Amino acid sequence: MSKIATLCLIYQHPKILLGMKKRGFGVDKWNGFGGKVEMGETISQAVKREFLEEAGVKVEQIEWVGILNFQQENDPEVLEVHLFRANDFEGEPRESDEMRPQWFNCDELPFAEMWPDDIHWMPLFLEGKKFKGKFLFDAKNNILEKELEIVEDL
Ligand code: 8WT
Repeated sequence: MSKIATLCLIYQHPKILLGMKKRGFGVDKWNGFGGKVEMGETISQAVKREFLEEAGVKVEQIEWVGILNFQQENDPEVLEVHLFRANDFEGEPRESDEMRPQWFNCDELPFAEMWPDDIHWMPLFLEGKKFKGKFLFDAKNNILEKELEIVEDL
């Protein structure tokens, strides 16, 4: 079983836009913007819709960065996250019910309040690399297994 989700970060060196998740899955963590891909929707349509819903900004040009597979110990469900980068956007980031956006310097990211895998792939993201990864978490979201490799394309 797998669920498909998107994750997109706006990166305007040296600033990166993250959002504090206010409710639901991943609550109280800083993350990029994204969510489940809905029926009848392409992955890139989902990226744009989620950005508008969660941060009130329009992204047009998005660059594919990688795929991250997340699995929880003793749970067959795999979350397949398609990761993207955007340089430009229209509008001003604003807080929504779900997310409180904030700019961070890429050298001062709040890894202690992010998913524990982020510290592993964020350096690749910031270097403009593309990658594939797989992470297995225990019930406390500690990483039990990690695979991460740079790829040229899908
Ligand atoms: C992340 C684990 C995640 N991002 N970095 C994640 N680690 C759907 S957004 C998201 N699970 N889920």
